[in-house]
Amino acid sequence: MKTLTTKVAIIGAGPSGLLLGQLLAKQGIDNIIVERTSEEHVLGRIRAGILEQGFVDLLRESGCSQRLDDEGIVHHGFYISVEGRKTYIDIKNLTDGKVVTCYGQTEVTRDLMQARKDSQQMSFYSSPVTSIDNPEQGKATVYFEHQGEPYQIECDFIAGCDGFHGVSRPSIPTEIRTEYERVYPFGWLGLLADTPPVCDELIYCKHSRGFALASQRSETRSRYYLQVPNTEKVENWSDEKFWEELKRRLPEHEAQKLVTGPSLEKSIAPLRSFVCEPMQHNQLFLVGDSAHIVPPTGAKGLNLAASDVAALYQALTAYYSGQPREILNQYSEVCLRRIWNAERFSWWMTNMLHHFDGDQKFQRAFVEKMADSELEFYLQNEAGMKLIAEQYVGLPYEQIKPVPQPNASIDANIKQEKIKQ
Ligand code: RFL
Ligand code: PHB
Repeated sequence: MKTLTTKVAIIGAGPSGLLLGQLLAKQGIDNIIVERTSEEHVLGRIRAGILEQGFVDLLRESGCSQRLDDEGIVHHGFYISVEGRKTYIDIKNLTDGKVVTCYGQTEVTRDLMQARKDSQQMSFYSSPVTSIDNPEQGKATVYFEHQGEPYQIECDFIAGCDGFHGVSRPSIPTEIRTEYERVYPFGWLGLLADTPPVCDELIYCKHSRGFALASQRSETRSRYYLQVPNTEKVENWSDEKFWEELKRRLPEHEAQKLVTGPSLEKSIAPLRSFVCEPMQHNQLFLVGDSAHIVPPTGAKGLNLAASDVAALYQALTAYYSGQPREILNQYSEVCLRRIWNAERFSWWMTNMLHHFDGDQKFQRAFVEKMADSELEFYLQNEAGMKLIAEQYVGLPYEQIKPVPQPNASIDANIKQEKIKQ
């Protein structure tokens, strides 16, 4: 068995792992990334497209934002269409100037991978982590295979950035972790095409045939989604069938000017809400999708991963700058406050905008009417639209607080006494 040593072992080279690795490296904190699949496979996954300002700022801090700054498209708002009637949610005006940026997860990942190659830090691809040893105190160990050979990494901490199906979360004993889950009865069929987007901003479409989303990756590349039952198979959807169905669900003006073309990618993503509490145990910290999943309706998945990264980066940087170990104890609570808020917003958007088919037709019809009425209520007054806009741009990141040092508190007491005198 080959043995390596580092400060932080990072499992997974998705956006969470790569961003954390890059930020830590910039602070001189050595880390090793171990990824189960190949670089090509990671880059072949088409996922999120909308970045909150917090994510953009973090990417700038990591030194990997050049292409994002050049090519990212700033969006000042988005549309919600209800049976073809569009309402514009002017997020910039409703939130005192906040905006979101359209730049694909694939491109973020590509930029971070390039920066990793240019750094001195080690990465292993096509190298599945098989298990971890996470003692109450002392060094942790990560075990993985690389080119048929067993390896171990001895480290101070493990960042579990290995997504929903990784090994990190299940390694936390079941008596310590609680999982909250809601699986929706539908998924999103996504299609990527080199055609000009039908609109310069996003359109979320509520429709009696099911939800649809018109998104984009650039001025020449579109990304569209259709709500489909979660039993649906992608093989049943020719490109022609997809475009036909999309036209039915888009507002008429956009349907008429929709440019179709061959798909570059087509896949179905199931919709799920999921949270694991707590997000840390001994030397292990869960980051991103390994700890939580949101349905993509609020564009929050990738953005939540970034706020976890920000919290862990801050805590680890403070620890390696001399703060006591307890500084890391805040991680889970700080992350979970933001996560639950985004979970609620994504769940709410999903309930408002999708068509629910079910066995209990009678009650379903009532629930659908309630959702219609609630959405109309929000869209017909500025306070309602402001609430949607504020959540869409994302809450500010919570700061990790320094741990009061014994000397610092004595000094503070003396100061207090002096003020009293
Ligand atoms: P990722 O991107 O899943 O990366 C985890 C990485 O860990 C690796 N891994 C392992 N490596 C070593 N050893 C093991 N034993 C390992 N087990 C797993 C995996 O191979 C993988 O490379 O998680 P991360 O970094 O936390 O990033 C989170 C985001 O990817 C995610 O939140 C979003 O993409 C969610 N999401 C979407 N979010 C949006 O905001 N908008 C979207 O449109 C959107 N579409 C999606 C999505 C997630 C999807 N998944 C996970 C099914 C569409 C899909 C299909
Ligand atoms: C995307 O462009 O992939 C996208 C955008 C907004 C969402 C979900 C997905 O809410």
